[in-house]
Amino acid sequence: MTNDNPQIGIIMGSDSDLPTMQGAIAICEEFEVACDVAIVSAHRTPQRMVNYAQTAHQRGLKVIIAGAGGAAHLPGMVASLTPLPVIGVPVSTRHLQGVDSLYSIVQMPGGIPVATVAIGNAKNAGLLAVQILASQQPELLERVQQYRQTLTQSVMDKQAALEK
Ligand code: RP5
Repeated sequence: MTNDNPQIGIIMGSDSDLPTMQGAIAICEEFEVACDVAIVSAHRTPQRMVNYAQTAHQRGLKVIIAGAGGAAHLPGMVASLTPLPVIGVPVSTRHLQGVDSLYSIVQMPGGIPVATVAIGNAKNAGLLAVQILASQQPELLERVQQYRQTLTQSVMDKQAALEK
């Protein structure tokens, strides 16, 4: 899945991660930010991972979102190979409910950061990526502000419904 001139790269270790990563794809669609979606496995396709990460900035990507489960090395390895910011999404696993994924992604050594969201929360990864882009794109920044206003309004609407 590829849009023209993608700014956000969304990668995952397996197609089994796709249902989780749809949350990030949906945010890119909502904010009309072009993204590039690919399966890139740190363990099954290591050379593809190296090629993807080392050329990402040359291909115009500005942020990478990487989701993986279990021995979730993909986000950290990609972060070690690219100068771009990397956001890690721990994917929930059958046996350890994603705690293994979270620990694998969040415990990066000093010098190679991965901005890690909560287990399964690809939506927040998408939003964080959009906000990183928005810091340099006033029109996108305005859409982020509108999104926040919508969130606030939805809470106020629920409060109003409670008070009826
Ligand atoms: C990881 O192993 C993937 O990110 C996935 O979450 C997990 C299981 O992969 P499959 O066996 O479902 O392909 O590399």
